[in-house]
Amino acid sequence: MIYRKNFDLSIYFIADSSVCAGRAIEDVVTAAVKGGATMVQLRNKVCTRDIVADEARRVQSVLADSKVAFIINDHVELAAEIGADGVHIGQEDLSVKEARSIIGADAILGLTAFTRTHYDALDPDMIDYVGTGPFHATLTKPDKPVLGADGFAQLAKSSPVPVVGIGGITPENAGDVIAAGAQGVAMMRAVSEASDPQGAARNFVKAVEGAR
Ligand code: TZP
Ligand code: MG
Repeated sequence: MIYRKNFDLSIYFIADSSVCAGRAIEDVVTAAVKGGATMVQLRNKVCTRDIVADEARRVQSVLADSKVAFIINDHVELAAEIGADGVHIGQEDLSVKEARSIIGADAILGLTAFTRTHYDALDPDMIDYVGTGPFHATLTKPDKPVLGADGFAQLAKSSPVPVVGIGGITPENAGDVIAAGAQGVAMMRAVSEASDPQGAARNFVKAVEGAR
């Protein structure tokens, strides 16, 4: 169990089986972690709870005995049931208070925040990190307004909790995200669709370390 306040946002891989190029999600996660991913989130917006639970167990099992925190998106009850390290929720999900009460005091709680209003409402006693983006335009969230480096920095610099940047992030632009105030970079396709997810994660590590 990775306890609250003891996690590393540096290279935050968000694994979604719909964008793993047909490969088993746990295999892609294994490769990403070998390459240096420091945190893994399971995201599945379409499947039934049973299928998500099965994916969650498979991913949790390849992360067992590692120092990589395992976070589940949206499925707060499932995260509590299987003893994931934490959950990530959005502005449209259940409240932060409800999520915290379900997962308990020691689990990691992440929140998506991408406006000044979201940031003004952040309670650092409840929330452990925020995910902010899209930093760049991305096919994964085509309809969301892009923040860019300036918009991102405006939010991140005033944050009471660590911020991870997300959206169109690649090894080539990851350094800009760190320079704009992020503690780490979150990515989906740049790792999950790569022909070599391990190498892609390794390139993210180099970019983030180079920017610090
Ligand atoms: N939230 C903001 S952008 C995004 C999410 C979940 C998608 C990021 O995906 P990618 O493939 O790394 O651009
Ligand atoms: Mg959500």
